[in-house]
Amino acid sequence: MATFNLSHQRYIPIPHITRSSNTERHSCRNLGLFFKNPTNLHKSVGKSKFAVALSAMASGSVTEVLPPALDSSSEPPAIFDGIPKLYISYSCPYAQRAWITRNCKGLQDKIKLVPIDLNNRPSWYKEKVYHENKVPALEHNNQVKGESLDLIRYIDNNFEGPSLFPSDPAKREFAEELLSFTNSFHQAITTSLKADKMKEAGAAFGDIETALSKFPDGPFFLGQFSLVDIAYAPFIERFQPFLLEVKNFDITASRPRLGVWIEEMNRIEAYRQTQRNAKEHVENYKKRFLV
Ligand SMILES: N[C@@H](CCC(=O)N[C@@H](CS)C(=O)NCC(=O)O)C(=O)O
Repeated sequence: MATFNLSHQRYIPIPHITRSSNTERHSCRNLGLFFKNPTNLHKSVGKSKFAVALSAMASGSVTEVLPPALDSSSEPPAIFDGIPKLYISYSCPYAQRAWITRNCKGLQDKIKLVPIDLNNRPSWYKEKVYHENKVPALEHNNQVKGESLDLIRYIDNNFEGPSLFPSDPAKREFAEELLSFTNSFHQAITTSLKADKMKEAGAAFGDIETALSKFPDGPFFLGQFSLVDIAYAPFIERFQPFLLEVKNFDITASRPRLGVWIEEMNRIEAYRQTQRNAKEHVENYKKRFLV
């Protein structure tokens, strides 16, 4: 399994941040601005100042009425009509990455969400939209693209809204390393689950904890919120309740940075709108991994 290059790791204690409340939720747009301003950097490592700053950043964000999933009985949407469309499944973690990115860029009115019922998939999806027959897929400029890690970069680079990728070369390099590690991370957890070797899952979460210590100018992987957080969030959202219930394995035990990261992620409204409830994740993963 890949390990991170920790040669220039710095250690700064993570501030304690109180649990999310309605007034402490924040939007990705505001997070980006906060962390881009160097005068705010010291605030990100100061205990109460950080929590105060988060409260101050809370702002109204778009709350979307989610459309019903289309199934084999549904008519297709108007394909290639010039309106960008993001095809997702509400339960798919890969699709969730693209969905979070769209929300974080404030593109709810620019990219139409088209949820698909994967268990009763409309035949037009494979025939007319995405031949791979998977989600996510993005229809934009008369083309359809897939692969979640490619899509989150594509959405970030080709649509308006705050940049979700850092400009600092050291951060960019680490971002690439972390994005390449997502598959190995997922595989390490699922393999150890099947073999009932939780020590190995623990090592993979240990890598995440170590990664979160690299840039101490904020609680996210690169300090400030970025595509890297978006790439990991859907999987950690699922593994956390599943491992706790089924293996009595608390992924945040002895991993304070991961605990803070989860709290901070859960305060981001654009991400919250894409979350499914923990019970549903646990049931889905039980069917997948405990058969
Ligand atoms: N590597 C793809 C994986 C996408 C994927 O496996 N999506 C699943 C749903 S979570 C899917 O569409 N499965 C349908 C199928 O395989 O037929 C990505 O990152 O986008």
